[in-house]
Amino acid sequence: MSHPRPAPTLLDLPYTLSTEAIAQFQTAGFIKLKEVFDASTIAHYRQAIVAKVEEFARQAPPLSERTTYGKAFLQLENLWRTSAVIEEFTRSRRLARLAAELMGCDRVRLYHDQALCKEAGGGLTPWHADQHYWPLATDRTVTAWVPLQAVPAEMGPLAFAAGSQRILSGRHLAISDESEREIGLTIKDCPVNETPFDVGEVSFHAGWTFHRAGANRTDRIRHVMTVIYHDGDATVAEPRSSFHVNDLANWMPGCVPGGLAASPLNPVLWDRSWA
Ligand SMILES: O=C(O)CCC(=O)C(=O)O
Repeated sequence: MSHPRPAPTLLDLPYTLSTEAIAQFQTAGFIKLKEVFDASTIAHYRQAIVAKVEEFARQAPPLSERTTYGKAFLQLENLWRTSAVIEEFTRSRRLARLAAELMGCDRVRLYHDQALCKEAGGGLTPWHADQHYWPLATDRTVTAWVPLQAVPAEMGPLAFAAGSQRILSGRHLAISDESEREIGLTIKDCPVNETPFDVGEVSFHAGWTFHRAGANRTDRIRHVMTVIYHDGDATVAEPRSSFHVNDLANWMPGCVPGGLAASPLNPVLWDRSWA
């Protein structure tokens, strides 16, 4: 008996990206796209992600006892490994295709996903560049930042220093009070985009783009899901820090410097031949 093919959901349908949008991403190192998802898709996956965050939050120490990094957000990594519903979200072809087209790659792999939820009263996320942490021998890396509710200015929307992916100084700084201070000086000539997010809006930022987020001054938690992608043909770089050693073990187990960054935890999420 044959079964009708299920209709593709918004998670997998292509989002039309103009050549201007791609050029804007390449120039600024980030882009914010409206209506990538609709409210009902966000509400569906929000439920599954929030359940994991609430479980995790019960064990977190009080905000007052945490470091600057710890006050910035609750961080839950590779949630796709813990829930079939969240796996559907992380494997979204719509998001992965956007990542590939923005970076100009033939295919992208998952580096890892993570929920980054800024609690009510949570602190700022200091200026930093994500690729500081990643032992990948490519600049073709990108994070999709997907708010699970609207993020007004007072809740800590992600903010980007336009063009800062080309600045080399400050890249060596991990997320800290020092990175907030030093990178803040480094990017002083870059226009900063710190606009609110609507429901369904998604930003993409390159691995070397400096970004931050303000504190959450509301009485509600800011729930955000992120998916990080790398060029599907990228290789592993020689680890140069303990962060790199840990990332290699956690997100690319079994991979070795010089080899493809393609462990079983790094499936291809979009390939040009699928278009
Ligand atoms: O959500 C935040 O506050 C920071 C997010 C971030 O740094 C990232 O997604 O790379």
